[in-house]
Amino acid sequence: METAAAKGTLVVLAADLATTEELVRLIHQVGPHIAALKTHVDMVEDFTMESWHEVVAAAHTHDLMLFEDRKFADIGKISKTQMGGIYDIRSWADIVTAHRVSGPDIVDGIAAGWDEVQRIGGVFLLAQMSSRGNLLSEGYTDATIATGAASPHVLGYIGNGSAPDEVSSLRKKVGEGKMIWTPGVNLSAAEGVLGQRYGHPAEAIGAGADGIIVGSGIHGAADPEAAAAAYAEASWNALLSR
Ligand code: S5P
Repeated sequence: METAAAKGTLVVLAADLATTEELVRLIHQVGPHIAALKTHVDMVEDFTMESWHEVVAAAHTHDLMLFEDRKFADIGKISKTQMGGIYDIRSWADIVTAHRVSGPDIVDGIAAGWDEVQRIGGVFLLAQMSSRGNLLSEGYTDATIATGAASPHVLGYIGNGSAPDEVSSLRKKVGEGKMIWTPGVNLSAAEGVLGQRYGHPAEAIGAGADGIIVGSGIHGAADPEAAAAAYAEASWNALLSR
């Protein structure tokens, strides 16, 4: 939020690109207009730890936290080891996502992963999803929030940005103590590919989101910098009017 307030943006960039070179270029293009950098490290085709450090350094240049959208879902002890491995997520990510499906101990497993390298990070639990037909029912959302409320490692929840009523219902349940970041937002597209759904970013913020996760609306735009600035403005104005 310090970064967000300094830059006047609630945009979390979903940097879904295939090479580290493209990632570094995009980060420098849009860095002034975004508040955090979300990655899917396992979609990067030319991954080496060395080249990944360039991505991390580029993010730090723009005062961005590294948010690896790993969507951990296994039992606690396996999630802990998956924080290491070839990508060594624990060594560079400040935030990760996790599903609640395997039980509440996944959160402690992830925290133990950071602990092994003397780092501390935060977990976003998926309380809702933006994709059509997902299985995250109301009861599942409630159990997810109960887990998050009981854990100092959980800093927030992923909500469904494509449906403002779902975001406001989530906000009511969560209260003000944790963050809600919402993917499934786009300024122009009504529908995404392969089951993705979109809503307007200002409506997601108006309904209670603290951050909007934007991917193709920015990296797929003809002018990513102008697009990032437009999302930043829409998100910040929506926050001010909320
Ligand atoms: O429910 C979800 C949760 C997430 S984290 N729906 C999502 O789309 N996401 C992520 O947000 C997804 O993994 C992708 O990186 C981003 C949305 O990308 P866009 O191109 O549709 O904006």
